[in-house]
Amino acid sequence: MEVRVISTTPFDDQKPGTSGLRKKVATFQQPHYLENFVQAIFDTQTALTGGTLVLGGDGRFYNRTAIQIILRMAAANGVARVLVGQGGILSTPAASCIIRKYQTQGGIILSASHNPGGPDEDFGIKFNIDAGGPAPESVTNALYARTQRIDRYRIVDADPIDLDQIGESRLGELVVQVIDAVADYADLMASLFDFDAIRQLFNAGRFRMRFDAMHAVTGPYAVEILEHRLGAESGTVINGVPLEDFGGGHPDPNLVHAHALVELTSGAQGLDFGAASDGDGDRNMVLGRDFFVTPSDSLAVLAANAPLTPGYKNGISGIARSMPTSQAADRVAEALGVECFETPTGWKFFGNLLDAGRITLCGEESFGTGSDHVREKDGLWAVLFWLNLLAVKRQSVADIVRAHWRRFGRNYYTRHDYEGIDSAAAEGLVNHLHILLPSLPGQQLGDFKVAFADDFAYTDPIDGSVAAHQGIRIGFENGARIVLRLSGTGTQGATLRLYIEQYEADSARHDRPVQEALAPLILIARELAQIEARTGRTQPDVIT
Ligand code: VG1
Ligand code: CO
Repeated sequence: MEVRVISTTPFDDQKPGTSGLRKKVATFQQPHYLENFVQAIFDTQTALTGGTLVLGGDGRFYNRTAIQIILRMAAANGVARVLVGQGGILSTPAASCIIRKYQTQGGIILSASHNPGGPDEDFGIKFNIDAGGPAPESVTNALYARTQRIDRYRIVDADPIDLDQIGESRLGELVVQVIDAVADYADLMASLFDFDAIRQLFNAGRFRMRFDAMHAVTGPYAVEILEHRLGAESGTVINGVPLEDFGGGHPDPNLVHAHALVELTSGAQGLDFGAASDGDGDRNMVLGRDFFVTPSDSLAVLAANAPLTPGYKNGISGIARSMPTSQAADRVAEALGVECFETPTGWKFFGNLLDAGRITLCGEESFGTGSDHVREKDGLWAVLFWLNLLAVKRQSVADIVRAHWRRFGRNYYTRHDYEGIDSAAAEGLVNHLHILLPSLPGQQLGDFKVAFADDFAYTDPIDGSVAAHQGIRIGFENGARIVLRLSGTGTQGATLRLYIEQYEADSARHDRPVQEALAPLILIARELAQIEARTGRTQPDVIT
């Protein structure tokens, strides 16, 4: 099979963001665009030559096309074997699981996660290293540097591989192995959680739940695990068929985009449990009847109750949370006497801590929770963890969380997103805050006295690498915080994220509406950052 060497020129916008390279589909459809980035992976990740690559995506528009191109390039670049998910499907956590289980040299995941899909929407590509996690910054920097100098890529001519039949075929020397996308992942889940207890919970007949796959990648995983292996009634998984455009929705499991599920859990007839996952299956939203569990609280609750599950019965070694995530988990770590780490936004910063055994659980406020079982956040894992707790504790979701607050106090928490704002205005806002930062400590803002104000920088405790400019933190003497940062996953304009947190020890004050409880801090943040004046926005687009 003849290898063609195609001349190309660099694109200047192939710097990976928080989680891979995300662009409009039309950008990826430009001649050489995808090919340049993929060749940069092969040029820099030399272990792939003669090695095994895992390949799959969230099923969005352009997934199958991209997979065929990558297979032909893998053949031309001397990869020995590619494990590709059936139908081109692999959820992000399943890809991580497969990379680890079969000790491959890495994986390529095609996804723009919770961003909408379709010909006019978003596509994305991400490289995961042999440990199973997102490439660390040293790797993404090398990748980016390569894209800036690339002048040729290698590809073979071949007919498309049948992605729908499990089995092996060849592209020249390359063995393409189409694998069951679900089985390995489902087996891993069965090894971590008490499936018998969860089965009994479902069998008892009183417990009612729905899992909303949002027409994204988790449909087949949730049907296999919840309905087939755990015996939940058929129909428990809703929107379970992955569609190229996710049915036109945002596959983003939050109170806004998973509104239908929120409705199902509302009122006296509401479900006992509602859960949802995102485009690529790494996020989770957990709801009880008339009750939303913030992702920050979820991490803290799972950490506090981990020994109730078989997979974590010996306890946890430590916890990490991303910087904007609430400090609820810190209190649990303190009570357990284990280490707690504050990392920059993005799962890649958890990898070293997990590999070193310093942490067992980790999470982000953005509906991401996970553990050392893989090296990605994991939506269904979090749902199964909650089901395991519900099955063992025989309490409602709300009762479990309220009991947690009584023991540890409540970290009121909210995130406000201002989406698609002018990029220059967003940068101006951040620069303005930078100038303000040194003058803030010691200042009294309303009822709050500033204890510290900085631009968060993180030194990885394992390899000493430094990540600077990871977001503005303003901390107050009572532990409250205001955090601001710009999104690194968007494809249009800028998105400003404002994170607000305030601790409340008094359980008599744990039932206030969140936005009301945080209103004074929200006002302070808006004024400090001059949000309205600089962006023209009086209200955020999404509040979670
Ligand atoms: C967002 C979240 C971040 C998450 C990232 C990838 O990034 O805030 O916590 O790790 O998305 O998640 P940003 O830079 O837009 O704030 V996923 O499910 O989109 O891979
Ligand atoms: Co995702």
